[in-house]
Amino acid sequence: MRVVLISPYPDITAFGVRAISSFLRQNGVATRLVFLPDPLGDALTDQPERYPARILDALADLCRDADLVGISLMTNYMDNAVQITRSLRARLMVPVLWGGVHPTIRPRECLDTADMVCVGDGEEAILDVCLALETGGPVTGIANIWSKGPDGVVAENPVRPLTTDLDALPPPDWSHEEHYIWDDRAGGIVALTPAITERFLAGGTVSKMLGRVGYQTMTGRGCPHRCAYCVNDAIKSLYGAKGYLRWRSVSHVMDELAEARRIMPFIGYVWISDDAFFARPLEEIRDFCKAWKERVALPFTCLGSPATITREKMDALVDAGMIYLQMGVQTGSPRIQELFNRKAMGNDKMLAAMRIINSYKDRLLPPSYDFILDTPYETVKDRLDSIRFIARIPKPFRLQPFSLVLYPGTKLAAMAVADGYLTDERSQVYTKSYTMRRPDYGNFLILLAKGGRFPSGLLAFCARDGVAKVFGSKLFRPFWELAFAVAGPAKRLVKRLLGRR
Ligand code: B12
Ligand code: SF4
Repeated sequence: MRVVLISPYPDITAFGVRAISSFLRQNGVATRLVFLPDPLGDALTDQPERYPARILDALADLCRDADLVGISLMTNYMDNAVQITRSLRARLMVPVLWGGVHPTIRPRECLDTADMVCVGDGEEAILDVCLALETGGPVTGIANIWSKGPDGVVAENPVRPLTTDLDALPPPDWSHEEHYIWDDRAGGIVALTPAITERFLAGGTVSKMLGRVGYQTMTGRGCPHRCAYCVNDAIKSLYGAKGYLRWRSVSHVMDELAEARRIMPFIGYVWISDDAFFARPLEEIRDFCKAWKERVALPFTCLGSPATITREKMDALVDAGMIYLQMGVQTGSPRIQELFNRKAMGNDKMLAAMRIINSYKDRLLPPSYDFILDTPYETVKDRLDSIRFIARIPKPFRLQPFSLVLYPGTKLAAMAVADGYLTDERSQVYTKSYTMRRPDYGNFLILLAKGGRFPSGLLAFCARDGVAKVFGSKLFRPFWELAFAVAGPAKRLVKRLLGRR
């Protein structure tokens, strides 16, 4: 059996296909990974045809000896998966299985194109598909796998229980054996070498910011929270919240890093991308830090939620080499916090976490606080509440403002459909980038505050009711539209003039 696994993401970390590849290899199935980084990067536009014909031809050549092709996709990569699948179907006779977040949430829609989809975690499910294909058995009764027969009837199957022991799963496949990538510099799809990996990883936002090449890992799966705009909530509903949050043991993570550094000695820092790394219990964090200092001793970054950041955890992590962290704030409006199901992470809690973080400012890079903009339920007051909250954040900091994308399966998306705010999923979700912020006064203030250098007093003044009424009025709208239109190109021009990419 040979399975070709394809990732369309701009970031070649792609844990999904790497996790599956390792698991299949461990179980005697040969795999080939093909990375087709989306040429649009994170700046999406409505452009269904992403890959040129010569790349699709080369991809078909790599799939010619495959018994199964697997494609991983998030919602914004649906067009990529459709284009790849259709082109393979036109060139070869190979079954195509889709997996990842989007097929998990929208299996029926995905079956309009794919032969099979995997709902939820995929390791054991895809192995069962391989066994069925190998023995000529049916794929219609495999847990987690949905398929569509020639008569158009969909065979739905429930999910199997989650793997609770993550140590039973091998670490993601970074072996570079039978790995390929579309690298335009090399003129097409080429064998992926550590040198190419280095170049791709070095291009990541945080890598560029830190001036070091980052390697991402996940020390667990799941999140303790259930934010209304987040896909985690939908996945928890699929499996039941109990047992959803799972951790790998400290030694399992350290072994992965030792092997990754052997293959990729250029790794300059580790980016722990667990949804909520700080949710690990204090004792585990202390064990983790001890092992980190002994076995890894590289700088690292991670994500924390305001509900889980404590001084004790910060002490241990900073001492072990944490240099930067990211925390979700999302809004400073108590009303929107309630809508987001984040009441437990209200302004006082967030400020308390920010003060703790700030007390390490001499040893940390400015932390990043994520904000969600353009929530349709926000009133002017809600938005001004957020800006006033930003004016209270202890400096230094950075903001990461994301325009809300109402991903399918989330509570907020369902509400927005019912309330008439979400009417065209293609433009509002599938092809929407978080960078498409509404060009108005409120968002302009947030962009001004983004670097953490804008004077807080002046920001609070700009967010006063009277001031916002004038500058946020219809009269000024064309001005903000113009400001947003020129801001991006102007920033890029300045960077180019300064010789930075
Ligand atoms: C790590 C991560 C990233 C990383 C790495 C992404 C990458 N390209 O690898 C970074 C930070 C770069 C990133 C970026 C983005 N991300 Co992100 N990211 C995650 C995160 C935290 C973990 C995903 C992960 O790798 N998990 C570990 C693996 C093992 O699990 P998995 O992917 O679910 O895979 C399992 C199954 O889904 C299945 N499976 C997966 N692929 C396949 C393929 C086949 C063939 C089969 C059979 C099964 C299968 O089996 C796997 C193993 O069990 C999730 C949140 C979450 N907790 O899931 C968000 C998440 C996936 N990201 C999301 C989004 C929106 C993005 C962005 C598009 C935009 C943004 N706002 O950041 C960008 C664009 C991607 C890019 N630039 O490449 C959303 C997706 C929502 C949606 N409906 O699509 C999520 C769910 C966040 C959220 N809470 O809403 N992301
Ligand atoms: S804390 Fe982050 S990952 Fe967890 S549910 Fe909320 S948004 Fe999702």
